[in-house]
Amino acid sequence: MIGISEIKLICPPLPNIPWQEKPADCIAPMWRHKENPIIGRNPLPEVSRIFNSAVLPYKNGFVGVFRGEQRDGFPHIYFGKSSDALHWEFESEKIRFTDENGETFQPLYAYDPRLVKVENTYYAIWCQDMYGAAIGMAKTHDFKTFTRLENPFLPYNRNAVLFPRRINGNYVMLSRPCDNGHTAFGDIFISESKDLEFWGRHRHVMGKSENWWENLKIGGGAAPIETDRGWLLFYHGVVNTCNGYVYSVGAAILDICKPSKVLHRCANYVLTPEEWYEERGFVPNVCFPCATLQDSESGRIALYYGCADSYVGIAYTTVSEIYEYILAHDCTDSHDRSLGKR
Ligand code: BMA
Repeated sequence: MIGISEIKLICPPLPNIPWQEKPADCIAPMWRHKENPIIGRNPLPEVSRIFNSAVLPYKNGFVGVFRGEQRDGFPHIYFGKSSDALHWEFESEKIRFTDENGETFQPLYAYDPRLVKVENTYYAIWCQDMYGAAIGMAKTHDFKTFTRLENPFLPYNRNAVLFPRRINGNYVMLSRPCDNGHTAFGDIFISESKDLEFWGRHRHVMGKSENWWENLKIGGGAAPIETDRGWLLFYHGVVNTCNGYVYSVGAAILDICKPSKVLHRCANYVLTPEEWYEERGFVPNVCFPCATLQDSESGRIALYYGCADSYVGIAYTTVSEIYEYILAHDCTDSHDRSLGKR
């Protein structure tokens, strides 16, 4: 397709991004790391499973915030570091959060963390209890001290994802209002803030679609990736089957200045449970995207996703390949293309 090969990632170079070439027989827009899952069962004495986790480059290596399911069943967030983003070393104790006065301020539980760098600060965003499922947030500069910020949204809400830069001067966050259980509905909304404390200008971004893989609900996944054609968003879409929910990965492009407008949205999933570690586990049939690494020089993207609520996997693509696939299967409708204000 004309011009697609020129699409650019707007991000720093990352020459040490994990990478494997696309297998010759692969017809899909994304392909799995051959040694998946990269994190197996019982990764720590007190943790039985790590999944739905987020990573970022840091200094010469990588850091991450990981959803660790303790042996009492409660999820908490664990810090990890790695030199290659494939082999991870975890702190044995969950992250201990403090408030802005340095006092302990620990959530009862915390799950599905995302990790985003905006300017010179790193933000972890997760789901936690605030009289029900709600969004928690903390900032850090050194990954030693994590300072809790005000809870951005009222309950019930999950899948909050911060954009990696301000847009029109404001911080911008996606989220997915929900109920307090295994929510059977859900659209992606967007909100803005001048100071990360007071949030407003709420807009609808996109909802479930008529395509069966995402006809129950959707939710934000990895932090949006800036390109010269818009924000590339990997999100999750869910279908209800007679054997329960199936989570796949979807992809869309949002307007760069007005990201409540969807420019293109892919009718097909770009990754769906097919491998044993995605189909079999604590919750079968789950591919749950939470982070990406990307390299501006090569256009390479490595997507980190939770597998069956039990493992972490990586899938690869390039910005041109995924953009071309989205355009070739574009199903954006007038609701998606609107500003999302009623
Ligand atoms: C969602 C979230 C995710 C989980 C998924 C599948 O509601 O709770 O953490 O991966 O369900 O169980």
